[in-house]
Amino acid sequence: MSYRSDIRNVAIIAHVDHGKTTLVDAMLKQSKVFRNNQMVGELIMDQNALEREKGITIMAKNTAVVYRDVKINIIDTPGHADFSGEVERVLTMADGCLLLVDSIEGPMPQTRFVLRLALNLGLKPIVVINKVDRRNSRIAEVLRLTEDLFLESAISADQLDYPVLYSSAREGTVVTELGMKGRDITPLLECILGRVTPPRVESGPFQMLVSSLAYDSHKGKIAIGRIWRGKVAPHQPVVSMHVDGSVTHHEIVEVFTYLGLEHLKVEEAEAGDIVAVTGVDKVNIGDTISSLEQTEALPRIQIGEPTVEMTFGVNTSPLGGREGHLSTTRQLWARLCRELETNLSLRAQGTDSPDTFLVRGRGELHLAILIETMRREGYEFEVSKPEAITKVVDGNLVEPVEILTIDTKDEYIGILTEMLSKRQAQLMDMRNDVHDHVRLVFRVPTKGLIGFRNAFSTATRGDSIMNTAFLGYEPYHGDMVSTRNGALVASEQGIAVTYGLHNAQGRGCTFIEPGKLVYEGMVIGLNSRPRDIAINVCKEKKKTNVRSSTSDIAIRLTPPVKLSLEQAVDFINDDELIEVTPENIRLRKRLLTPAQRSKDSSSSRRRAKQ
Ligand SMILES: Nc1nc2c(ncn2[C@@H]2O[C@H](COP(=O)(O)OP(=O)(O)OP(=O)(O)O)[C@@H](O)[C@H]2O)c(=O)[nH]1
Ligand SMILES: [Mg+2]
Repeated sequence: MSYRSDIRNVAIIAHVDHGKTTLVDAMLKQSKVFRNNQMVGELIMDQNALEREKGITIMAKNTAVVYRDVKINIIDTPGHADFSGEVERVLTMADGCLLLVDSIEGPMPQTRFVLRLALNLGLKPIVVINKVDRRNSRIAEVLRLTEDLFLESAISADQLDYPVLYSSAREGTVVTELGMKGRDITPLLECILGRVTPPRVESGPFQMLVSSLAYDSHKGKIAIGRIWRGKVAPHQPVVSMHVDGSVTHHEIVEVFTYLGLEHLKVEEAEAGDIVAVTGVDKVNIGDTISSLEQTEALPRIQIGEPTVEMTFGVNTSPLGGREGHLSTTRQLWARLCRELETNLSLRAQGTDSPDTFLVRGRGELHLAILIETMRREGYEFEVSKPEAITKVVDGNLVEPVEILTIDTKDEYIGILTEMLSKRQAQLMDMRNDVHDHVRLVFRVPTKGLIGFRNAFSTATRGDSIMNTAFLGYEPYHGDMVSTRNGALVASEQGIAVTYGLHNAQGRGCTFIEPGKLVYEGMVIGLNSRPRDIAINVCKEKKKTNVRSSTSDIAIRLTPPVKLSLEQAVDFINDDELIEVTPENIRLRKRLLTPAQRSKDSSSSRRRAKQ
């Protein structure tokens, strides 16, 4: 056994928005890995279109820089709790981690979650207090809280001996002592070289663990992962070992390593490095690729289970099949299967209905991102309300529970606690700071969080921040009643007109503008009362022969509330569906006519009585 002093493998972990991707920018920019004419900008690694739009990292990614002849392989990870599966997937490639903590927010639930994952794998931690340029930073307290977190999570004493650096990722500076003037990020690179253990390598036949997959239309499947033993080169025969114990034979075509944003084609790569290889077309994440002489599989990557589920089905609305070019059961299932290969914390299976699949993920956002991606690819389908996944353990029903952290103002405490107590939340902690800011920490079943984000931003006028992290499974807390008002439901098929919508606005708020196609059973707004009501939004004003001075005044409509996909997912009830097409997001009742709905509700009342 030996060490490779010319490589370090580090993962960057933190709570959402604490500045991981910005710190990677700083490392890439300082290392001058770009061609002179390359336009780079900000959040360079967040290249996927949805990542750019939302300003968050969704998928973990690899890059590398060279410092003092040492190649530092960097793994950027997402901080949002819904993408925790991504963090679990890639941490096995690293020997050390940079734990970023925001100098104002301090450690958050997801900081604890990812630090635990990293420490359990035995990674060497380096703490980076980021955003020290911000006014109001409270570094001493953040350091103390971070120390508490380590005391709670470390599995060995040496993990408590971590270095602390202070950074402004945005300005591209890192210092080792507070108050020092930062020039660049050299102290961070020095610290990585000095403190992260160089990769341990075994000599012997080739063996690598596949942590990521990519596709290329010419090269086919690309397997990405760390080499644990031996060397790999083009034309080398290998085997791929699968989850069911089966083995397939292949020949490596090309080998790449990382540098900046480029993949460098190399003639050979050795243990300790992170590589991408082509030619192994039968491979999944977690599989081991090895040479033929010695074929034992490395331990598979452990991924936490999904917590929410919803159905994806063929669009059965009266407007179905008109807007997406991919809309059949077969196309939908093939796409979901493709997603399962790379999206490790996702599950999909058939249901009683041949046109509907059950899809499970780590949270509403996890599923919403998949829906949005598919819709942009031209898919059309319908989805149901997400539900928390319950299971039976030792004969008892259990459900997922999360930690919810809210940063808000004093004036909203009352309304938030009231809303959350209806959602079975328990207040765990409440801390005020000198201003009227307050941090509330709740323990809440996942089912209570579904649909909460919308209500939360309305109640706090978009002025507060909420974050969640998965805690574990607990005995079922009991059923929850929906707290949403009724829907305004279109009663006729046709084109919505101003007059009809004006009538609807007398009852509540509307979601569509005049000129939109509607059908019977489509949800066009939110009632201001609890029950659903049917409204004919296609109804024109009756023409009369008598001209009155007021009747010709143009009707002014309040602009419709446009629900984004995530808001729609949050909004719908069990008896409703979302119709997703490349052009539209429509809401509908599952059962389109009032007769079907009343028959269904009386039979479900009968079922409940029995
Ligand atoms: N003031 C200040 N802002 C920063 C600093 N570092 C990052 N930011 C800002 O913080 C926001 C989030 O930064 P990201 O780098 O996307 O955070 P992230 O940790 O990668 O977020 P996720 O990948 O979504 O978990 C961006 O608006 C950055 O410009 C810093 O040092 N100082
Ligand atoms: Mg990021």
